[in-house]
Amino acid sequence: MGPRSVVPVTQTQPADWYRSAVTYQLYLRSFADSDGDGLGDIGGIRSRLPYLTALGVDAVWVNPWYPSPQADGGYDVADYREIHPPFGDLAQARALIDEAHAAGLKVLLDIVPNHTSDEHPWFRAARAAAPGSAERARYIFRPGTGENGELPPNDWQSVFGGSAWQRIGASGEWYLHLFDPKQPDLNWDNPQVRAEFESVLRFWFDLGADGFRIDVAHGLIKDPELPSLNLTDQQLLGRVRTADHPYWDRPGVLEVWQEWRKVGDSYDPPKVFVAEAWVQSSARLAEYLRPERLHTAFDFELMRSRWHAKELRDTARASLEAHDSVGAPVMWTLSNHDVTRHVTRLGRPQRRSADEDQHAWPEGETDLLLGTRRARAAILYVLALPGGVYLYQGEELGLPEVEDLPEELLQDPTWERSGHTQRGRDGCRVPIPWTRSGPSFGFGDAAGWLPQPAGWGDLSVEAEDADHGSMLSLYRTALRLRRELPQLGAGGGPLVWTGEEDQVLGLTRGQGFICLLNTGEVAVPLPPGRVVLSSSPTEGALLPPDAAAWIVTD
Ligand code: TEU
Repeated sequence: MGPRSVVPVTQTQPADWYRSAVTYQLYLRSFADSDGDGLGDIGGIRSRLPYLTALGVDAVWVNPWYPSPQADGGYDVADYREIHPPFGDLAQARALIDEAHAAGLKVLLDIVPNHTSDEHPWFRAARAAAPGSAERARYIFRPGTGENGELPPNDWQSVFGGSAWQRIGASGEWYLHLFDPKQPDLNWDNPQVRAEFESVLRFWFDLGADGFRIDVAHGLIKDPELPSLNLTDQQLLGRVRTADHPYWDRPGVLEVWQEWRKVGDSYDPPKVFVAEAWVQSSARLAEYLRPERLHTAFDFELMRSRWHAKELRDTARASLEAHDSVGAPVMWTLSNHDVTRHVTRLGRPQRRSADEDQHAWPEGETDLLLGTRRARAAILYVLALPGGVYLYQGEELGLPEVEDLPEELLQDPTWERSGHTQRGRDGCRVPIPWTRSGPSFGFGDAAGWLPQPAGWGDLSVEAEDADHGSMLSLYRTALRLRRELPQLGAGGGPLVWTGEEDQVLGLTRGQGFICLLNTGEVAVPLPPGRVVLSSSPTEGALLPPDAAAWIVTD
């Protein structure tokens, strides 16, 4: 595509709300604690709905809230049709959904189909049953190798470190867990597994949920031969993927999504899906988004880009083209609960992270002022793009990664499984500061499940609320303008890139709207027009380094 290429945008219809929605990710245990047990809960979300509507988002996505031993922050589900008691109960869940709807917010839940908890009744039964039984056939059990079966069936590695196999007792079979041993992988060749998840979808849809985020949507299907990867240590470190990978992004998973789409489409209005699929390219991702498959998927390409205008433009352009080829909108995202917060990432020396390892973010000295300036510019860029945007709670406050949590408090299984070499993801999961002071800065009446840094009162909602120059004020204004400006609202106008420079990118949306982003070291001229919003103060007719501006030229 040439420099002035046009990406058509489908007009937003009510049933198409998801195509341009801004969705706020609620990491439940860290959002707001209504009962003083140190854990966020449904009551906390309910009490903060006015905050979310004032922020100006269209939808929320709630991380898993099901009964769980919490071996992986709730991604180890023991019962798919209940609420984890410390979070609340089904009556509260229903009340939250109803209240959110009354406030004009859609509600997406999080479904975890690749694995259950080892405390799920199915796995308890499988553990107790004999090899070859129907109970074990719902999971992936195999005899070991070696003289007495003392070695795992193959060389697959857990995403959290170590072998992906765990033995039952000293002489039993082994079971597969691509994540923690407390997250045994389900066997998606088993019809009972497929039927169960369709029933779970209906359970929550009938309760009022508007859709689901699908956890590890590139997983589920394994090569039945379970071939070893035979990767070198170096490849294992970089998590290099082979073209025909035995467990990631296998074409068979697309059939599952086609069935789920039918379930979603059986409702009026239809229920929607967003896939968490870490695949090799946006072209691969597009396969998940064909019209008969899933509606949307997170775009992780832009999140992995360096702070460099050309890379940010080329990456977004590639994502838009790939999605457009199947008629799907892009879902932009800068952060989530699995990655280093972007204020911190953008404050580090920039390099592109290895394609296959999204946890290997830029390393080195962090300049938080620089990262914050860039984060302000980054959100204006993504909010100016066609498609939807996912915000991760706390990014609207400019929260950085907390990098000095005491080791004894770390909870991410990565810490133990990596032999204490990787600290894991707890640093982006620290409870939200709501007030300038108090035991957990207003998160609850007691200390939160992870301690907040001493200075976080200054990053609290209370502190930022009153400050016109705060990150929160920038997000509120940007979200309001994104609704109000005809070039951006309700799907907005077609996108045109206006240059090919290395350190500056420009784009227009329809008639009379320009977004300019400067990642270079010198200020650049602003186009003629009215600056309706800028991430840093503009100096005369110049846009300073590490800044973005929205310009209206009517
Ligand atoms: O994350 C999936 C996850 O960790 C992948 O990004 C993984 O690194 C990739 O598949 C490797 O290619 C989801 C959740 O977001 C995360 O919090 C959970 O820990 C995980 O699934 C397990 O449920």
